[in-house]
Amino acid sequence: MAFSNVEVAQAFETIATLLEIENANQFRVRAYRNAARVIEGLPQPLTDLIAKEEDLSEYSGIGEDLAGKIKDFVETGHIPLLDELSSHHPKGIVELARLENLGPKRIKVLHDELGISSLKGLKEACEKEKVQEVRGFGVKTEKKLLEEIKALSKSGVEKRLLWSQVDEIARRLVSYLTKSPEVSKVEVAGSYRRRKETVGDLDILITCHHPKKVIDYFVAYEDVKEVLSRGITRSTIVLRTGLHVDLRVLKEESFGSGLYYFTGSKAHNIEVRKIARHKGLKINEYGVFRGTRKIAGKTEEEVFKAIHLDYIPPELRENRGEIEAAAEHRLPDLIKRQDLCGDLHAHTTASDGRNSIEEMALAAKALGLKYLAITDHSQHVHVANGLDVKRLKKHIEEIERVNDKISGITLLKGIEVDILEDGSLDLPDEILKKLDIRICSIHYRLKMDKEMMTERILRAMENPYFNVLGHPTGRLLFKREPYELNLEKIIRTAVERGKFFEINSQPDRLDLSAEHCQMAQELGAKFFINSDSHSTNGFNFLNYGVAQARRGWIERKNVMNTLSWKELQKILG
Ligand code: DGT
Ligand code: CA
Ligand code: CA
Ligand code: ZN
Repeated sequence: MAFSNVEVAQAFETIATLLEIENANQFRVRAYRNAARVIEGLPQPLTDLIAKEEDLSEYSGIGEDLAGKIKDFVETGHIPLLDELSSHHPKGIVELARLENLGPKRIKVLHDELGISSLKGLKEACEKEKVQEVRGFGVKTEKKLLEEIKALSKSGVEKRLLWSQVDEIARRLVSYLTKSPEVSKVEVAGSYRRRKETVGDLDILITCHHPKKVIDYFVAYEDVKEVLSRGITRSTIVLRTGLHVDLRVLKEESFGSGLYYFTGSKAHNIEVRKIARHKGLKINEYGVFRGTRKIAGKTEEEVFKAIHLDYIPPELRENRGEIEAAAEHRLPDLIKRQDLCGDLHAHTTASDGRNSIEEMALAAKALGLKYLAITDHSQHVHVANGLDVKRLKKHIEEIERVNDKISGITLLKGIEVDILEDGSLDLPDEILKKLDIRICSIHYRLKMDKEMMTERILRAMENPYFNVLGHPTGRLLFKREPYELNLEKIIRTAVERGKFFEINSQPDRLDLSAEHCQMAQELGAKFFINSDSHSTNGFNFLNYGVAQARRGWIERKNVMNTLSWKELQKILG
């Protein structure tokens, strides 16, 4: 049995919450919470890292002790500490910690005073106006809590996961299904196939010889927590992570139309059905029909042909203009991973990265990149050990030294320089001009009002050394909304002044969003798809950035790191 990164992160988060409720030492609590963050951000399954005998304690925030616990959990699903903590507390208590207005101390108070141990229980207590009577709560807090609970259940109590987190789970399940001799085809459809940055549930489609046997095999999967339904050709399970999986058995002759239907999105399907109807055709998961005669269904390609559309890549199927474009043969020439020649955003041990310049260079080279910009943080980011002028000077020399030493990849001298509150850059021009590339990013004072934030970035773009706006809207999926910004104005200005936008590949950033990418490209913007790597494993994230760009209709010709460094140099001036 092996456990996925999400599960390990969840376990550590649970330990932190329960320790906090028990009033444990703050440092200890923080250590577990940090570890959960680090695990969430890992670019590879822990099972792989452990198999490669990587030293987990080298990740910042994970010491020897935690590394051992991680390994235990991945292999057995247990950590004695977690088992012990869980035995003292009712199960629902951890879900209460999802409320922003409720810290562990107050969870404990509510539990002790009112016996509340679940979201449901808290909701009822709020509705009965019992919470306001507890010391330290009051009417206002009660109202806030109730609103928050309602908002949570509206967005579905079932949590969505990041695409990157689901990927590990999906691959493992697909490989399990493929092992059954009864199963012929397996595809994961739905939002996963469309590469949406977050996934609600998995929709798996198969063809097979013996549906009943296969459904039995499916529900016997080792990660199953609960079987919600098992029919003759359909079954839904809940995995230990809480992720739901729908399995559908399709007939060979309608696999293409089924795949098309269940890939969605729903909005895309509805629009396509309309178009088909205008042509006197009917389309559903069983096929394309003229009257009662089935004219297509075996493959997706055949389905598209039958309804007179060019093949639409799954990433585009969101009803954002792709259907008209397919009808008029003007779908975009989407960027592909193998089109990327370089990466312009990577950190090393000089700031908050885990690996040396040389290690990063060799890892990038191994993935076929021809150039790599080393862009550590600037001085303002103290927590990430940002570089001041003096340290940056030495760093530049070090980059040059390594560049001379290695072959097969060109190292560029760069920085991820902070955009300060007033729109100035965090380092003087004299040193910025010594660099090949500057990624300019915001890392603090994120809550400025819209006008001021827009002005801050526009000012920064006045600096001639400003090249690329890093993670342009600052969003963190599930954690932080984008800054308030007049993005359109920023895009127009950037286009005028020859500044570029980053599409940041970190799986919890994927910033710009698909919609923003599409808008920016229409306004004439140019992009860099960057990994923002903090370790040698981080370059794998480029796949996510490319998928995100594809969802945003981004064409190869508008992605600047498809160019050679020589060509790029001319453009950067
Ligand atoms: P998710 O799971 O929330 O991340 O998003 P999806 O897109 O995977 O949605 P899901 O799992 O509810 O359904 C999978 C696909 O099935 C969806 O993308 C399109 C298709 N589908 C589901 N319900 C409907 C429907 O009511 N009408 C149509 N036309 N298609 C539907
Ligand atoms: Ca789904
Ligand atoms: Ca589904
Ligand atoms: Zn950054």
